[in-house]
Amino acid sequence: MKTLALSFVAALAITSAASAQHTDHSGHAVQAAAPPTVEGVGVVKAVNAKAGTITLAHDPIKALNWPAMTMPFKVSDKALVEKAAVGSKIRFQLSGQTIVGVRAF
Ligand SMILES: [Cu+2]
Repeated sequence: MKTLALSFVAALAITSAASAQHTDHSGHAVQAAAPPTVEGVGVVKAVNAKAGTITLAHDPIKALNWPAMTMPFKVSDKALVEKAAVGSKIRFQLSGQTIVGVRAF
């Protein structure tokens, strides 16, 4: 029984390592009680003004139980892309998985 439990923990560890880089958070648990917007902090890795996306190396977001990772986010307003300079650290507001606000860290 103890061996089984340890294998389970090991499997979980492998799973989180494998998902450290991904394209969205669809695999994460739904946070039914989460507030409408949540703030995160991250470094801008890339922006795509045409697609309206910002790729961030974001810190863990405790409110959503997200680990740190690098991933692209859609923005609610393409003007937000202008506020995200590649290489800069920003605070960002998320509604679901969409960035609805950006400000300097
Ligand atoms: Cu992420």
